[in-house]
Amino acid sequence: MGKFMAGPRLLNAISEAKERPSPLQLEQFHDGAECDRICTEHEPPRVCYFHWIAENYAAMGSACGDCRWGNRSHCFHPQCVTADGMERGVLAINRRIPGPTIHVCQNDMVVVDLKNHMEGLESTIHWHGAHQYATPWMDGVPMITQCPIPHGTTFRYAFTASEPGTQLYHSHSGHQKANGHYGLFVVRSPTDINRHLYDYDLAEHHIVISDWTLDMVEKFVPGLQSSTVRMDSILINGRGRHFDEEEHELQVQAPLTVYRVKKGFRYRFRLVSSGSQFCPFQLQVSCLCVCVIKRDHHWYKKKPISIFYISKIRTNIKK
Ligand SMILES: [Cu+2]
Repeated sequence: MGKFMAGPRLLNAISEAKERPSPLQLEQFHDGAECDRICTEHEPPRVCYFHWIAENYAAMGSACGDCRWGNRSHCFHPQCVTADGMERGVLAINRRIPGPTIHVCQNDMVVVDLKNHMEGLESTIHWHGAHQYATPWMDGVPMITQCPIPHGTTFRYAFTASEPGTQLYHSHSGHQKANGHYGLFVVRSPTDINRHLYDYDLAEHHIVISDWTLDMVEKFVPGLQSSTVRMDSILINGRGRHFDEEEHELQVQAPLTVYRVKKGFRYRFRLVSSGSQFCPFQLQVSCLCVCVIKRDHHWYKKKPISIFYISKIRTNIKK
């Protein structure tokens, strides 16, 4: 706990400045992972602390050992980013793609120290779905709500998770998001009106969809004469497979995301799109009964569905 001592003092200062009724106390301060919990109405809000390092990294890089040669266990090394199984430069947070997942309860305070180790790049993080009424300067839009975070420095995001739902965070600088700088941001509600619809809301049950290229996306911007922007693969939770059109071959070394459920129980899956292009994704679920809860937590579709479309801004349903 000692290393987090700087946080509460700063947060108290923020609280007093905003004339909050109860300044945040040290005992409310938690390592971010401890905030992933069942939310109850009478528990006091926590301060959830995350320490992130954004840096240039590699998919299928040295951390993946012999993953590319078929040694499956190497693909699961802690810092191995497999993406679609093709080696390329990426931008990663804490050497992961997607970046670390945030699970908090409504009214918790999210505190993220973002250290920018991306060579020569500035950065910010935008938090989808967080209205930031009390802290507009935490919205993460460079040159609008904050100065971009220069390379070699750390910026502290600190804001209250006021709005429940399943959201995305991502870099709002350059093309960093499309190169891997994104992640899941879940705010659970202690008074979820859909609570009766599921038995479990587990952190591992999330689906973060993204499109992916074989190279840094900057090479497509501004537009090339000889080709247009094209996405080469689709990833779920940073895992996918690349189909080589010239060789007519599917690269199968990279593992896919596997979900574990028990028969007879109902699970809440958190779904977000981190698509960078305009095309929506079509998602098909076979042999299971799926009902959709809208991202802002309100009931969306009562009848079970099997196909739905998700774009950057909305989900459409097809029976
Ligand atoms: Cu966005």
